Amino acid sequence: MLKKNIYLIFSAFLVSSIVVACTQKNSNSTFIKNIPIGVAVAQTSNVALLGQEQVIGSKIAEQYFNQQQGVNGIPIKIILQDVAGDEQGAINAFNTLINKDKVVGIVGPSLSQQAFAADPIAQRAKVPVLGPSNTAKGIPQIGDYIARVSAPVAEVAPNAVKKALEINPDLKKVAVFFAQNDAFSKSESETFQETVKTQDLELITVQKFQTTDTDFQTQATAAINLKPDLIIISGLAADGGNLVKQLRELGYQGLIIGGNGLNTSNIFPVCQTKCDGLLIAQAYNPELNNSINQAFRKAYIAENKQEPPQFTAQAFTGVQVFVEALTSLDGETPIKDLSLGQLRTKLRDKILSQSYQTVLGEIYFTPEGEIIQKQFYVAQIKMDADGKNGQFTFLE
Ligand code: 1QQ
Repeated sequence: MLKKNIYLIFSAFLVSSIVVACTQKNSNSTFIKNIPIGVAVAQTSNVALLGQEQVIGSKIAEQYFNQQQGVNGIPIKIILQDVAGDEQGAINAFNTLINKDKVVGIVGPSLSQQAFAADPIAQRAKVPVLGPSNTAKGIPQIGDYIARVSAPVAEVAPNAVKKALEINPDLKKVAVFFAQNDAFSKSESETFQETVKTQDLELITVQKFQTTDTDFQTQATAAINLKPDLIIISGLAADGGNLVKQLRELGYQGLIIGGNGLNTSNIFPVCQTKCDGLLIAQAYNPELNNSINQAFRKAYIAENKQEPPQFTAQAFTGVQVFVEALTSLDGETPIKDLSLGQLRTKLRDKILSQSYQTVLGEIYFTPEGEIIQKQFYVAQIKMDADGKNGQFTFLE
């Protein structure tokens, strides 16, 4: 009797183990239909001024790479989750993508401020993340599943100061403004302040504000009274655009550099004619002459009737890196034979092990997940006389 019971328990255990093993083995059979890639960017809040451009980039990428065979014949599927404007929004989006949507990896979030809060969640769940616009110091160091396709402020921002010096070699006195409640703005401002010193310029004042501010009269007046030849702003689009406008309205006529947070034509309705002349360093140039950029640019212009912006190009690149890493991984180990956990880890390894011909030029990653990109640019905003439309003119 006892023997029989033991036998029954053992058989039941054996059968259930086989069932578990089979479901695990087949756990990726859904990937035969499509491969879900998460895109966690801002679709609402003020940060959507930047995030909207990222949504467009990820959609163009989905269409483009699926026309190119997807991942060895399996289409990718972009799953969008809104991170909105704060840390909690990013945390929620990451949790949903990881646990409910079961994505293989995430392109996101929009802000460094959000990345410092949400990336640790992906790190703990062992889900690879590619930051499409996380440029503050310290992002790849969050963990070994975190990399970025957005070059850091230390690489990009100094180019704008050098360009300002070419335009006005006599400039000497520099006023710096930054949003103190935003990790990226703080980090970028530190880079700008160091560059001012290394270029032998005089840092005459550092003014602080909040990304939620709309009135900059006090700080703008304090800076203008010190007669700067150059003003450098690190903030986000709405606050940054308003600050530019108010500086001009108060009579400031010298050069202004805007940081990466102002890097969108969505500031045009904010500062209108007063956006004219603003200098902004760029990690993307629509004129780049390689085949993927030609295809990307054509697809973007067909829909949007203007040149593609940097944030769109970087989001496109994030999706591309996932697609190409998945394709080479699948060539070695068919991804349908991997559990989701195995796939996420092997994908992370693959991402870091190869280089990519992208719309940003050739890129690859350090073992820590930092992007290596060769070329950066500086653009200047030219507004039409009525202040309704404008464009980013790339400077030689
Ligand atoms: C960051 C940025 C922002 C300006 C991206 C939208 O570069 O938060 O790191």
